[in-house]
Amino acid sequence: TTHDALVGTLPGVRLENDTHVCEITRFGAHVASWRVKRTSDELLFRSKLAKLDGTKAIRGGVPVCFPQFSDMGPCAQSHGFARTSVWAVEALSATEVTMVLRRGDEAGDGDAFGGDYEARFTATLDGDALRTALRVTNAGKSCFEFTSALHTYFRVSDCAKTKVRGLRGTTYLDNLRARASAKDDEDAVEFSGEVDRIYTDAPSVLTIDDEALGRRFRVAKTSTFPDAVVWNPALTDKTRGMSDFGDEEYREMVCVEVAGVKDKITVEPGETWEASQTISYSAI
Ligand code: TA6
Repeated sequence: TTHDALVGTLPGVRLENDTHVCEITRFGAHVASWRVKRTSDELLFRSKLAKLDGTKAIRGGVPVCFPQFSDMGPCAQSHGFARTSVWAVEALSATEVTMVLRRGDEAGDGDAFGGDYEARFTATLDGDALRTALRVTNAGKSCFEFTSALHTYFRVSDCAKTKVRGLRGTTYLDNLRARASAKDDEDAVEFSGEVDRIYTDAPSVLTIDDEALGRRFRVAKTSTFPDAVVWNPALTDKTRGMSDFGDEEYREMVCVEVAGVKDKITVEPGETWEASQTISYSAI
């Protein structure tokens, strides 16, 4: 159909409205591109070295972290199996796609997780905004729990001139200090070095000010994604060791990730959990 898309060698779908185009690969149900039609300006970061052949999660866009965030769950694979599994297209229109992944179809770690789940990811173009939603249904007979995040990579012109606002007064677990808890009393999160924080019970609206470019991203999340992760790797041995991330690319991205991490998400048999984020942007 006209909605077919190919990102590298990865088949997927293309959503389009008057102003924007969005491409989502079946591999990972991964938003790999969200761009301004008129200028082809990419709004999300994707590494120039990102693997686009299914051998590794795509470095950029909106990775779906399920059934766990980072190492906070039973999976051997960091961030779980969803972003390296091939999802099926369940519903498609010009501006919306729903993809589904069921128990048994996942790539690895399904037994470690054990849940009889049906995961549905929906991406929706809505004017200048992009909505991404995750629904998890318990199709089994026993309750299961998980952690999750939509690990969005925002493209910025210079991370050193980028400020994340909305988190003042919020407590975070600092991944750079063994997840020690700290309170953020700054007006904004700034990026003069590595930042890797799990903010718990974060406000529903966060903004990302790319002051060099004069663009403000707005992230509005549902209460079912209570937490938010802020990450920029800066240039460290960790960054140098990433084969799918250029040494200087940290300057062009900031991750602000809506998440359910601190408290496990529990789904009873027959129940469905849903959480979403709506990303929009404006000039500042
Ligand atoms: O979301 C932040 C984080 O957990 C960082 O600690 C870093 O590991 C990042 O995710 C990237 O993870 P990945 O598995 O995509 O390399």
